[in-house]
Amino acid sequence: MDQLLQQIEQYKQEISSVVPDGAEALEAYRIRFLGTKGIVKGLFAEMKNVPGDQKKEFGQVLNDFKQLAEGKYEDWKNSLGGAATGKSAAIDLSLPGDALPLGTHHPITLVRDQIVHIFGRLGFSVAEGPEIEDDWHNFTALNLPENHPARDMQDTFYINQNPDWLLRTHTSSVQARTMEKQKPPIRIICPGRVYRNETISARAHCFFHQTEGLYVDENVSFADLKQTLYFFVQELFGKDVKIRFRPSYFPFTEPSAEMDINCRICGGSGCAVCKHTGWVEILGSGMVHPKMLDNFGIDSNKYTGFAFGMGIERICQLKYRINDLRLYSQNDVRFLKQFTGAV
Ligand code: 2NM
Repeated sequence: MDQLLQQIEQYKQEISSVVPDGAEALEAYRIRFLGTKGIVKGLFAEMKNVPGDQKKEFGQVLNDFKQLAEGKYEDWKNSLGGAATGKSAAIDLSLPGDALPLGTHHPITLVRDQIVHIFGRLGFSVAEGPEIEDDWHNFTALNLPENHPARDMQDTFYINQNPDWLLRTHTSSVQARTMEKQKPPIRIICPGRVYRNETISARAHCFFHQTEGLYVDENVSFADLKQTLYFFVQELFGKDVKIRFRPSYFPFTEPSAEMDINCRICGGSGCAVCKHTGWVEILGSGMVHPKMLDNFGIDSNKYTGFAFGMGIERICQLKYRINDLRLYSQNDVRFLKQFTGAV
């Protein structure tokens, strides 16, 4: 026992005389005193050889010694700071932290949110539906029966497991689902992704984004359609925007019209975007076909409505001058980081 106490005394002196050095010396110290085969462990193992009446006193000495050895280690480690890894002496707390890279919204999201916001102020609420649709909601209910030529206009992706299932070709299916379960007044805006079987190029893609709108109530007229859509493009493009309507055909509307705005790229003098006409088409629209309303149990003698649909990519093209559809889905950060909230 006396011999052990003497040894401990020597170790204590050794510890107090050690001058803290680099990380390597610290590690050597740790292994020598505090390691699994180190001095402290070894001394504790001697406990069993100490006579019973001296165990308490020896235990006390041993615990003090252990605390001394550990305290030395902690002080030493702290004095090395972040440099226990062997680099600089201490952490410089005045340095700025690592910046977290912030993402931005995708341009499609920015424009979609703007569209939704503008129509929201007119009392339109957002309606959503599935991207995998059935034939009824995507085609038949929308006045596109089997073998209708308009079905050829939209090359469709069908789902192998069930010939009745397909990837929706427009968000009109959401409007169909809404009319199915909700009675007028209906005032909805339906943004979402749609799919068409196209060969991918700068001007065509197998998926893109649409926003369609539907307003059904008593006394809804073509004048309401015109004024609503005029308000919309004024909010989106500025008060100076000009519009024109051209007669068109959609199976779900009668009469139907496409709406053009004066070209925002060249201001009307003629460019590739407006194909030198000074006008660019931005949406299709029309009065909801009475047959459609009746399809959904809405009395077409009492109610009328208008509907419209637009491609979000197209509007993005006009707002941001994005001339290649493939850019939208290539996830290239150099492209994506150019768009901030400010449109
Ligand atoms: C368009 C153009 C014209 C349309 C019509 C309907 C429905 F289901 F309510 F009758 N949904 N969307 C519509 C009408 C869509 O997109 C170019």
